[in-house]
Amino acid sequence: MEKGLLIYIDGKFYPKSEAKVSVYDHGLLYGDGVFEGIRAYDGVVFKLKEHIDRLYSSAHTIMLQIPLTKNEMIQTVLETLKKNNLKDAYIRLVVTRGVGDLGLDPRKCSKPTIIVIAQPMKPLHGVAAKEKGVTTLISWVKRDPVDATSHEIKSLNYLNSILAKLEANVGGVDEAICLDKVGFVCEGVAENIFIVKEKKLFTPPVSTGALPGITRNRVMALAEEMGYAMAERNITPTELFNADEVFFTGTAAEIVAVREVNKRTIGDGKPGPITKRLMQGFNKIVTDPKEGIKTI
Ligand code: PXG
Repeated sequence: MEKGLLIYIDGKFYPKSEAKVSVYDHGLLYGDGVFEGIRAYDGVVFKLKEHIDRLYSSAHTIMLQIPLTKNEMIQTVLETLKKNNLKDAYIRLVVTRGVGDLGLDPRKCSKPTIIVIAQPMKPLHGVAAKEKGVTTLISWVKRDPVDATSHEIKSLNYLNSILAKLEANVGGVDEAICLDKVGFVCEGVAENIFIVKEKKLFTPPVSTGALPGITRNRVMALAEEMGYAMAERNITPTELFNADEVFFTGTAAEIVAVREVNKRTIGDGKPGPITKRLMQGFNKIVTDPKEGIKTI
């Protein structure tokens, strides 16, 4: 299915087998760069403007000057979809510090590397998980705090999440949940987290070091549009175990119910009614041209 994919690198398109960057690129050597994971649904790139804004905010924090305007970056994403004839796709946008030498000083890198990959993609946890929910455990590795390599920056440093994911893998569950340094619930490895208690929804604040997720933002608004009370506040592990419903949100995962945390069954162990309503509502939203930018 992916045969013939064309990958954008620095102004040119390359076949997948020839899409390569230098071993001196600081994105590889130091994880020095930023990225976005975006989805297109039936020819609408969901919240593309918001993803581009977040990319430039991440770049601003790490003092990386992206050599394209936001509008040029939007056009580059649309062009990549067009070149690959994709209406439903996962889009990975990567901007690295660029090629430097074997010292970490970013001043050695004169030109950022820009990469856009677009390819078909299924929901992260698979289609069955949408019906059944996923199992999780709370990982020993704490989310990097806001005064360190916080996940508020969507950087190429994902070891914090990868350590947690390894824990889920060896623990035989689908996904890991990270706590913040204090012990409050933060997020999944590439998903934000919500709980439902007595028909009210709660999600941890970004001050826990969670990514300000674009799906999270839209789901918070959707919950309010549906008439539910919605608040950002700290959540303890005990509150998580005893929630009526728990679910993840993310570009890759979309909305998926959490049915187990550290062997504690959540609710009745199936996606709950509010999670299901939000999933249905979200499915309608994603193809609405008002919620994104139409492909060319
Ligand atoms: N937290 C973290 C740490 C993430 O990386 C989310 C939350 C959800 O945010 P959005 O904006 O997507 O609702 C993410 C998203 C991948 C991949 O392949 C990762 C993400 C998104 C898409 C793909 O690793 N992370």
